[in-house]
Amino acid sequence: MSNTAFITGATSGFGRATAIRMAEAGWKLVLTGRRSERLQELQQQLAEKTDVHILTLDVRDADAVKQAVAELPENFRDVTLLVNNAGLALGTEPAQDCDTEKWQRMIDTNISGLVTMTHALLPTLIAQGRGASVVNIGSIAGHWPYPGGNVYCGTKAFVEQFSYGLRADLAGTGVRVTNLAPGLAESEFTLVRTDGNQDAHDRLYEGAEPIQPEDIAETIYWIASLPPHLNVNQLEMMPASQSFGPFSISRKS
Ligand code: NDP
Ligand code: 8X3
Repeated sequence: MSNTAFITGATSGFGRATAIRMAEAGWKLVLTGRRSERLQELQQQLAEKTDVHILTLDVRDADAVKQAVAELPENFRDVTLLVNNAGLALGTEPAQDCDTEKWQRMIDTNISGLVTMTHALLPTLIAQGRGASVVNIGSIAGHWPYPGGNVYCGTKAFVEQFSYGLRADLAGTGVRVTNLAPGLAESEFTLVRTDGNQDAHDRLYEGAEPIQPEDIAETIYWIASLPPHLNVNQLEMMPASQSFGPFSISRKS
C-alpha cells in the first residue's frame, strides 16, 4: 500500500505538525486550509522530503470539497489516511449570551465540513482497503462539559459518535476509524477562540505544560502506522497537568 495522507487544517497547530511528521516518514501529502501562503510555505519546506499537493479550501464549502477530491492529481489519488483536523471554537460565553452566528460557524466547520470531507474521500479509502485510516480530531470537550463550551462541546461529541457510526458502516472494508480526543493543547486555538486575545492565550497555557502539536502529530503517526489488524477506536489524552474538577452545586442563598 502506498502512503498518502490527506490532512485538513494544515496551516497551523496539529495539522501542520502532522504534515511535518508524516513527511519525515516519507508519506505523500495533500494539505488543505484557507490560508494559501502558509500552505505554499509548508509545501516548500517539505519539498526535499516528499511530494506535497496543496489545496486552498474552506471545508464549509461542500461543492469545493467534492470538486477538490474529484480533481486530485493522479499522483495523489491513492489516499490511505484522512486526518479530519480542521476545526475551531469561537467564544467562551454562556449559551444565553452567545452569538448564534458563531455557533453556526462551529457547526458548519466542525460537523458539516468534517462529514462532507469524509464522504468525498470514502470511495478512495475503501478502494485502498486494509490499512487505510480516518483519524477524526475530537476533543475532551466532547466528553466533559464545561461552562462556555456549549456548542463547541456539542460538535466534538458529534465527532465521537460519527466516528463510531462510521466504523460500524465500514466493517469489513479494512478501513479504520479513530476519534482522537486531546485536552489542553497549545496552538492558535485560543487566539481563534478569543478573537486574537494574546493575554488569554498566554494565561491559559502559562505553567501548564500543555500538549504540543508535535505530541498530537506523533500520536496520529502511530495510529496510522499500526498493523492493519488493529483499530484504535478512541484515544483521549491530556497533559499530565490537567485533571478533573468537582460538579458545581448552585445553593439557595
Ligand atoms: P489551530 O487554530 O492552530 O488550527 C486549526 C486549523 O483548522 C488551521 O489550519 C485552520 O486553517 C483550519 N481551519 C479552521 N477552519 C477551517 C475551515 N473553515 N476550512 C478549512 N480549514 C479550517 O488549532 P488546533 O491545531 O489546536 O486545532 C486543530 C483541531 O484540534 C480542531 O478541530 C480543534 O477543535 C481540535 N482540538 C484542539 C485542542 C486544543 O486545545 N488546541 C484540543 C482538542 C481538540 P485556516 O485558518 O488556514 O483555514
Ligand atoms: C479543545 C479543548 O477543553 O479547550 O478542544 O475545549 S478545550
